[in-house]
Amino acid sequence: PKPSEVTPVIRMKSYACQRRTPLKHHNSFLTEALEILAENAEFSENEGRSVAFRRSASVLKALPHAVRTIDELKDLPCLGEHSLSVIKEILEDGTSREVESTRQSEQFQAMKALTGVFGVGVKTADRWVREGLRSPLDLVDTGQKLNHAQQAGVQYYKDLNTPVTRKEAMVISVIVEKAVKALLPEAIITLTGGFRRGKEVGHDVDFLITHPEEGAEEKLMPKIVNWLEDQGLLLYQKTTRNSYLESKDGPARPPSNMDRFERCFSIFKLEQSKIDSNAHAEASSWRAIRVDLVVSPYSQFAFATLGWTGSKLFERELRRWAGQEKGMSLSSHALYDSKKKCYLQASSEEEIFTHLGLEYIPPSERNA
Ligand code: DGT
Ligand code: MG
Repeated sequence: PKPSEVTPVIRMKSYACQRRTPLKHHNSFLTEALEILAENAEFSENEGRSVAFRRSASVLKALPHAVRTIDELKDLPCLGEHSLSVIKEILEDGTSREVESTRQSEQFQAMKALTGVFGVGVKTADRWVREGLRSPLDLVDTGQKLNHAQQAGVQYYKDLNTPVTRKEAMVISVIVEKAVKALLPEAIITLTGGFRRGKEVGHDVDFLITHPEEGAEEKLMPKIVNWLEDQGLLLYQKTTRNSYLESKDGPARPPSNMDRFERCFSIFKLEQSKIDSNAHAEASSWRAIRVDLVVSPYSQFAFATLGWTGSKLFERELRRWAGQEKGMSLSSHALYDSKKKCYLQASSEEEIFTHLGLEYIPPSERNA
């Protein structure tokens, strides 16, 4: 064959946290299909199956070119038989029957619509679907008993399912900065989640807040929430203590300062005039946007930054790498070395990668 026809040999590491995964890649056509199957597996609470499809999709996202033939994939990691057969069918026929029938199934569409309601998880959605409910409107029509989060979820359904733009995220950033600085001028506010990875749209806006003086961040969350509420900026909020033991094989007792970690799930009321200066004053002039606020003590800030930047698969792979390859336990609070029986400190994400024996991957390349 001519040199241009030789299939390039691509070496790919098997954990997503060992690879660079840019936001824009060459195989969306395939990854979107695999992610439909992953989502469907999540709807039936088959986690193993869902992760397998997500890992396959992630490998394709890291490829430097578009896949043309199935042979190009033979030396790549994480591609199971099922994923390979779906990919093969799409490469040959343009579509996969399994993916299309999933996409079109009433079950999948109903689960998608119901889990799309803020405050509704897979278990609740599944129960509703078995009772014959199909959409948020059905919840209202049949008078389902909803908690406060779900009531807000139904009320703002359309807004909350309209992607948040980067422009909107920046306007929210300015508001959050103003609130936090008014209360604690030296506090540090970081935009995390998908926007930190360079995404142009997201389902919410995620912030991490800390203060260089350990302990100064305590009790900050309720003050932020009160400030925002006084300004009429919140449509909904619920503050929770974060569950600090995320990893099963972690040490039994985390350091005592771990219970200061707090999270606020909120819905902001964003004035349209703040986004678009041409907006008509009298037109429906605001929209609802999901915002997550997390407060972390300074000593955990690097772990929290890494843990809240995502992607979800990247996070999952980091924890799996830590556990399986390093005998360590990683969370958004700390890194524990099970062999040395001690916590490893870090003041930057780079240091955490070093502790883990991994090459540093910047946020924009964590889109696994
Ligand atoms: P999206 O859908 O555009 O908002 O995408 P992301 O990547 O911003 O996803 P999101 O907002 O659900 O979560 C942001 C990151 O935070 C995610 O990649 C992993 C992490 N994360 C989400 N939920 C939790 C949680 O309950 N605990 C911890 N420790 N991390 C979480
Ligand atoms: Mg997000």
